[in-house]
Amino acid sequence: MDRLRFRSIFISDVHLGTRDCRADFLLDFLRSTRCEQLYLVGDIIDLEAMEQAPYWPARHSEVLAEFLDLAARGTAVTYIPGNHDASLRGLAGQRLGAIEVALDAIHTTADGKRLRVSHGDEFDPEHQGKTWLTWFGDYAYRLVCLANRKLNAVRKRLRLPYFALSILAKSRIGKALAYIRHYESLATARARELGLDGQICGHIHFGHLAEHDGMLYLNDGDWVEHCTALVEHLDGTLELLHWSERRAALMRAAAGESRPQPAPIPAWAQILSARG
Ligand SMILES: [Mn+2]
Repeated sequence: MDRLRFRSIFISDVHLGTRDCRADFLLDFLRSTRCEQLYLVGDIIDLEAMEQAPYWPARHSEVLAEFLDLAARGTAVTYIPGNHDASLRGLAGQRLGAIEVALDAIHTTADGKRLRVSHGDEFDPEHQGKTWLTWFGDYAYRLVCLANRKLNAVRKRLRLPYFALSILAKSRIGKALAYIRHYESLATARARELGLDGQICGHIHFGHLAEHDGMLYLNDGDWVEHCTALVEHLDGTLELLHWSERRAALMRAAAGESRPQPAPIPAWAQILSARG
């Protein structure tokens, strides 16, 4: 089957070396796509976790082999270490095979947008990374993630009760959203200082594309839970791809069989709708 073609692909927070890594989904993604430029935006190998509890199944070696192989066969691969693979920052300016290691990068899209690429732990003043989830609660977090990506599709059919918004603002979900919003504003402020059009990062395991005062905020998410990648199409359009959910539809569309169907409305949204 033909591979999906993109101009560039950005992935981060793979956390190889931990049991949470979704290596199967990632291998499938890497073997189903093709791009000119691949950015590994940090926390790819979780060296920090491996100091505590080494875990390295064969699948994780396959992922590394795939990265090296892509680079050897001509894809420009850039590895930008994050906080969990920070010791690799010492290799900045050098190469791992044909993979270039760098502290950050400026990516220019096909339509001329100039975007800084870095892991993003520098925008996390408390260096919490994903640990903010421990006080936020995993269930609520998943709900927000789901809402984040389904809302646009659901919005027209869903009549949320008016008071839901104020409850949300005062809840732990509200605090988490405030945290994410603050993180996003620090990231875009930095891009503005540098005279760029936006920032591409990962780190908080929350894939999201947004615009703050004309600056682009592009978070590529993670391969621990959400299996998301930021992709740049050949014309420079940027999209957050949810591989585990959209794979089948995308591959069918690529084969010319049918157009991708919109994602179904999740059960929780139907419950809310019935209440409203
Ligand atoms: Mn991180």
